[in-house]
Amino acid sequence: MKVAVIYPEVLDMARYREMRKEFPPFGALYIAASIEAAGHDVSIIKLNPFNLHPDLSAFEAVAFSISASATFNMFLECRQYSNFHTSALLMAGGVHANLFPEQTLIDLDVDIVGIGEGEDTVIEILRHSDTRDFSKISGVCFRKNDTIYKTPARQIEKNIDRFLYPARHLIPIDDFVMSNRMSNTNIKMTHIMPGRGCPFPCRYCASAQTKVQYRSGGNLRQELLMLRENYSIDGFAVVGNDFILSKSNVYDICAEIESLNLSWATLSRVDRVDKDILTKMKSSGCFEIEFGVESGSQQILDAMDKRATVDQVINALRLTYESGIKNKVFLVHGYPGENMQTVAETIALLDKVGDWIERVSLFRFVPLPGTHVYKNAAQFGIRGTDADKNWDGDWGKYHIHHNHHHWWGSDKDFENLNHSFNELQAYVEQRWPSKYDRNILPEDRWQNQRQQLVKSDKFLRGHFKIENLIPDQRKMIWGK
Ligand code: B12
Ligand code: SF4
Repeated sequence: MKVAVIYPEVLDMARYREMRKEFPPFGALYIAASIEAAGHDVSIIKLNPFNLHPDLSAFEAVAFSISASATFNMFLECRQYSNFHTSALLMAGGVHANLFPEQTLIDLDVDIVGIGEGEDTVIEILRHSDTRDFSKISGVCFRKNDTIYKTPARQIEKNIDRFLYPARHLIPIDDFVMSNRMSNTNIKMTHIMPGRGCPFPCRYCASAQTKVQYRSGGNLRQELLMLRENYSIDGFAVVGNDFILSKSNVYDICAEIESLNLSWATLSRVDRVDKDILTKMKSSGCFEIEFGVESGSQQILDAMDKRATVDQVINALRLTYESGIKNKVFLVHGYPGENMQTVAETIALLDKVGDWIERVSLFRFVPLPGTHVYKNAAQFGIRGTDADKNWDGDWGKYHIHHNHHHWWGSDKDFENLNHSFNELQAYVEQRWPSKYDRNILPEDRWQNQRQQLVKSDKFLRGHFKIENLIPDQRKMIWGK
């Protein structure tokens, strides 16, 4: 079959004017690899403001890979205005579809939504494209007459070494081999995903408490060897959640890749590093760690359920610096409860540890769909979620770049938040100046793109019947 996998391209908002690319869409690339290996003819198509209505009429199946809620509007526009083959099988999956499967099915008017890990699901869906009887596939949601059926959840794969490498060869090289990405160097590099999931419960994070899956060092080494041979990379950056979850996995990876002489950067929590692991990481080529520090206020860290202390932040940054690895720090401003005092504590922390830090990325808090705060919005006094009575249906606002939305608190709280953000930003900018001018960023059409949703009367929000398709029901409905 001719299959199109559609993903939303998003540019690096910090370097928007240079049209600097973000890294590749791993969800789309992983399922594309699987589809290709099953013998189908796959094309990967990106949506961006210059290509929102691609002509899809040549494809017998289309897979929408909705990597974040913020990009859902782009898919809506594509779905409404692109040409599709009259009998094309339309599928959706990805982060947003995993969170809102039924709603995605309806809003995007697709035949089926895959929930969770997609490598095997997508193949099974394609196998049933003739009959359109998806009742025996686990981890899907589909519509039959006026009812939406959800099959039992798919067990996630225990051995992800079995998955094929992402189908990078189906996208232009410039979309995944870059030389302007790694901490102010021009190292020719690409991105790689050593594991999935995170057991921690941070309340602002949509990956919290997801099942952890590791790849072995040997499997990672093979992928890196292939990337070095085919694309002459000299380095790589880790994509995903926290790299150091299982220390034995990290030791295994370091031992396997040491002889490759690649420079690499990764992410970590502050409570996961110690002198030994840092020494091992350094000797296997690690030159930068990006730490999720978030705040210098213990009160805010606790409110976030970050399960980390300010002392651990100081310790991690010091040890990393002493081991010869650069530190990059991520900060989040404006989590519910943030005030002038907590921001002053963040600035005081930066004062203390600033000499050890190479780069800082500062974001404003956004209640991302799928997070604890989003699901419990009322408890946090958060407005603007789809639980609101008069919700505007705009998923495009859940993006983290230059987001000035008033999410919680009174007007006075918001005024103080804006004031303290400006102070923190001024501190960060003065100490770690960025190379672009914030004032000349164009409007972010990537995220603001929004079209009025055309919903059929029958399937208005909340007015459809949902059944969980357990085996007995299956029998009742289809007599099988
Ligand atoms: C890498 C990453 C990025 C990268 C690359 C994004 C990309 N294009 O993939 C960059 C830096 C560009 C990025 C940007 C953004 N990101 Co981001 N990102 C991630 C991160 C860390 C990993 C994503 C990933 O590769 N996962 C691994 C793949 C294998 O999983 P997957 O995408 O879910 O795909 C699997 C299944 O969903 C399924 N599947 C996928 N598509 C399909 C299709 C079909 C038909 C089927 C059946 C199955 C299927 O199969 C896949 C393989 O198993 C996640 C956190 C996380 N761990 O998931 C955040 C995350 C997805 N990002 C998030 C956000 C908010 C954003 C931004 C909106 C930030 C912003 N700019 O404001 C943008 C949006 C960009 C975009 N195009 O989606 C949030 C999303 C929350 C939400 N509800 O929206 C997350 C969850 C972060 C978090 N912890 O909260 N991101
Ligand atoms: S912020 Fe990091 S540690 Fe916390 S839940 Fe998300 S991925 Fe895990």
